[in-house]
Amino acid sequence: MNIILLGPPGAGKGTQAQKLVDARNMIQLSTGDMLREAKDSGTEMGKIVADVMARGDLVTDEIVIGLIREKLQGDKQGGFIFDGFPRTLAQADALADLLQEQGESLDAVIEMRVDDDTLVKRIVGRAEEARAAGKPVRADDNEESVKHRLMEYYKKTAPLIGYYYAKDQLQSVDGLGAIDEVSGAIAGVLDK
Ligand code: B4P
Repeated sequence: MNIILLGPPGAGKGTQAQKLVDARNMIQLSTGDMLREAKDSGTEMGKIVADVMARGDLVTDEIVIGLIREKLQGDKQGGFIFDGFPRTLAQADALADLLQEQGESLDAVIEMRVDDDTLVKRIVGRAEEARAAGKPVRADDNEESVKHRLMEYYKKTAPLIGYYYAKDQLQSVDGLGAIDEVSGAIAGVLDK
């Protein structure tokens, strides 16, 4: 089973992807994690994307599609969870082509719905928790970047909701409950 977790920054895509990895032996493909890894290891690509990510802008389609293309060649286990990818219509078209090349299909797109105030609170809260614990704080986890990330989401990513609805692949869940409640709602969709 291959699925997309779609939603604004802080909707809980990464949190729920990790739950699915544990419960269903699926493989999480988080473009955010891949880009942070490239940034932390100081690769050429990492240097290019660092400022883009800190501002809350989207990294180019070419870079993220390249990252996903590479990962799709590997072991498939219980299927892929696309976490934070696609984020543009060009990425969605590229994903359809890449899956077809691999003889794979897309089984569901799960849209996680959360209001803007909660998103900002969650992300600023994550930064505060990290700071209090003496852990590194993500460069884009501050109010200014989050608001910019939200604008980018509504402009470039939200059109994917209509795109997948038109293909009859969209399922929406309420992302506002406690983490386990949201996991239950996602399991309900996947088990249908
Ligand atoms: P991502 O890493 O994808 O980050 P995100 O959208 O902020 O996170 P997510 O929705 O996964 O939230 P999380 O579970 O962590 O992207 C970061 C950046 O990378 C982008 O801005 C962009 O620059 C770049 N990028 C990534 N993919 C790209 C692409 N395809 N194209 C171009 N650029 C790309 O949850 C957030 C917080 O909420 C956590 O603290 C969590 O504990 C908490 N939380 C989660 N669920 C909760 C719940 N139910 N209740 C209470 N708190 C909850």
